[in-house]
Amino acid sequence: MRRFFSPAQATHAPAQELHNGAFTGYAEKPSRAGAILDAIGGAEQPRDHGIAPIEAVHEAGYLAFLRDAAKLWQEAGRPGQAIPYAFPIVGRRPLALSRIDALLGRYSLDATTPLTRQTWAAGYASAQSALAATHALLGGERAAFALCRPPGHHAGRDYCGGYCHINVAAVAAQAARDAGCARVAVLDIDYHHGNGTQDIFWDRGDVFYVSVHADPATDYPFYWGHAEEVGEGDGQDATLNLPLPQGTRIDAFRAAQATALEAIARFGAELLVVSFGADTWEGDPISAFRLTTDDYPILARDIAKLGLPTAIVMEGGYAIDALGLNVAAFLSGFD
Ligand code: Q9C
Ligand code: ZN
Repeated sequence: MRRFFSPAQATHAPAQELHNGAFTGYAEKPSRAGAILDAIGGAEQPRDHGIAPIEAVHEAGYLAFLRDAAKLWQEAGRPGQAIPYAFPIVGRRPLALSRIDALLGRYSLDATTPLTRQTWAAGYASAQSALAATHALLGGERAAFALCRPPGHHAGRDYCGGYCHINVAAVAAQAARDAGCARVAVLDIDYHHGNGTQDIFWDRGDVFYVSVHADPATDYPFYWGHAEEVGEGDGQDATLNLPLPQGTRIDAFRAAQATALEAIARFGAELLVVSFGADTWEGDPISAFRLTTDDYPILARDIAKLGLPTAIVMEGGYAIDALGLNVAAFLSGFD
């Protein structure tokens, strides 16, 4: 399987994140990428498909903010990484904002996604890896892997969060649409619900979003991913949420994924994007499912049986010592 990664993706390296009321080391470390590369035998550097496919799913003002935030932070006399602390909760009227703290709150879902001088370049490169995987499929490959780090599925059209800035799965899915695939599906099997992807395609009937994830009653992102969220307007029933309790093991996870795969087949998708997180693994430091390394090829083979061209984009997975093996195990199921 072709695999894509750009070295620029490793440059985004926040020092700390806010976790349970205190600062701890940032879980979404650059070394995640190295661990995966070692286990999968390296990757090709993606070709540059430019900014247009990113602008197709993100608001221009948000992209400008991502580009400028760390500089504005520095110009305000602040050391280190930029972090928001005040948020214009739902319902605030649009304002012309200039102060960096106002911008950070406006364009962030949470306070656990610090921005650095390298964030934009790393996020842009991560999206290029996702685009390269999509174009490999359009060129005839059955499956391709984008080692997308930073990840993407918590980022919406105009917000970052959950370690995500550019929604790489959405960029990949939209690129497939723009290349002529009439119907595209995104299967999200990261531990966390992909609120950003859901939001981006919420009112669209051409991209089906289905997620198997930890119940938002107990887990981040809390405000999205409940079973009753099904999309709106043209997107009515083009969103499917399958929340599962903490402690979930392979049998229940596989059954939920089977429900997701049946829905994708019924939808009539021509191409599939898989948001893959290895944070469903039993030893993940921030998650609470109980999948084992040997479970990943089983899940992958079930997905491969759909027979759709499949772009696998990396999302979460924070147990760095096991991460490479878990990703390699998942990818082996597509051989
Ligand atoms: N440290 C992905 O897996 N916060 N993102 C966790 C605070 C957010 C995970 C608790 C977790 C986001 C792509
Ligand atoms: Zn996750």
